[in-house]
Amino acid sequence: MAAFPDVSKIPFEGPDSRNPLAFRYYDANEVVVGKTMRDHLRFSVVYWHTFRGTGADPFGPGTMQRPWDDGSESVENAQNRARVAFEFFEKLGAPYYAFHDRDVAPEGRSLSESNANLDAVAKVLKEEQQRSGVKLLWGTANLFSNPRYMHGAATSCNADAFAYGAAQVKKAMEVTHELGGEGYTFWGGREGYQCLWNTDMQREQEHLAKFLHMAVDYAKEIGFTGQFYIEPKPKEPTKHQYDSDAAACLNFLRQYDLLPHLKLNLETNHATLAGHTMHHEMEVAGAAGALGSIDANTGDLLLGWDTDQFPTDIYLTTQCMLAVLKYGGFTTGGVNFDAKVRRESFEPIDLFYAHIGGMDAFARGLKIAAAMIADGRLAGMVQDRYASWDEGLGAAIEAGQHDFKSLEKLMLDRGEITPNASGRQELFENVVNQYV
Ligand code: XLS
Ligand code: NI
Ligand code: NI
Repeated sequence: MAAFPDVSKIPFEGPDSRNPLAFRYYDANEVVVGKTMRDHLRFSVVYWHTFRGTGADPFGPGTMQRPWDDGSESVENAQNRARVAFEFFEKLGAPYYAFHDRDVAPEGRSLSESNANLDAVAKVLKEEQQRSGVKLLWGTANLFSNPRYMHGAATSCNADAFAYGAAQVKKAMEVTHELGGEGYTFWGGREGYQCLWNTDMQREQEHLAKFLHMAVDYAKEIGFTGQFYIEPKPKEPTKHQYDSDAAACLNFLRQYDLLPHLKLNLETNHATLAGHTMHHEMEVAGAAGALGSIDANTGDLLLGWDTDQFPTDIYLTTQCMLAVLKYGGFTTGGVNFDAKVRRESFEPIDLFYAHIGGMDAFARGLKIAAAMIADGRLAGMVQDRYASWDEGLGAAIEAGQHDFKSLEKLMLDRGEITPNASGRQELFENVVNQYV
């Protein structure tokens, strides 16, 4: 029996459509700069928010109506939920999904029981993938909900928690591999600290690096060639997460020889919690050759926590897609909606509205970014700002033909420089608005 009997495959109807169950901008087959929108955007639905989110918050219980879910922690319920999830992915036209081990299958009373539960659900996931053609963007393990991880997993003061986490990731990697996952993500969970008086930060970070190296080694052993990602986030649940932002992650990966093995999975709400824009985070990652994938969502301007709302802001999606195009497009990554409907949006149909809106916003962002690049005006204006580096002194400095002494001599002769090249921020912003 269908879980969404009143919804058929979401069609593309164009910008004038008033049908709330249609795309206005996302036309999967439309070619934009040499690739279909489907292949540029590689949309992915997350299992945790969309199929496990209850709407509970610190002030009250869940509100979501999910008639297909009997609320039990049984394997049958999990298997049935998996079939519903694929009905949703298919009707939406999302080519990918992503999950944590514990989203898809219930945790058992022992590790072996949990592993067996996961296998039983993975079997259904595999069948559904084969039937529908929907693929796994990445898998991950939940190393933060169970009380055993109260101090973190890889960075726990308790070595047993590290060991349990390792066992759990080993299994999650095997299942991801079995399902043909194109990536595997590490988000910090509780890997951080609440209080420095009780924390050996250096030791914890070394343990995290050791843990990631074990994952890299195990991937080789089982022939998993998917991309590893690390997902920056500055706080929540801990006061300070070790993978706090893109720059911190890159530094950590470099320090511990992990940069060849991991790319970044960037999330908008995490960027803003870190005091950055998503555009900033994407540039930091892109410039280091480590832009892997994005968790597409947004925070709320007036709320200071990780609200994980669906992205609808066209400037945001334009900036995201501009950075994606600039750095060569996604390879294993995609636009993964790590986003949840609001607690008050409790009906199943809201899941469709939310994803349709996010997909349309990204489709527009893609087309706007492509138009900006094709026109070349913005890039030309940026190039003009740096014109002094293209010839004469600037070119000579870049070519390594100068040092402090030669530059001092030059400036002693000249005495002063003349300002040139206004920042023209306002003009830049006006030009951007011509495309948006
Ligand atoms: C939480 C993270 C999480 C990761 C996957 O804030 O965004 O959902 O994406 O563990
Ligand atoms: Ni995320
Ligand atoms: Ni988040």
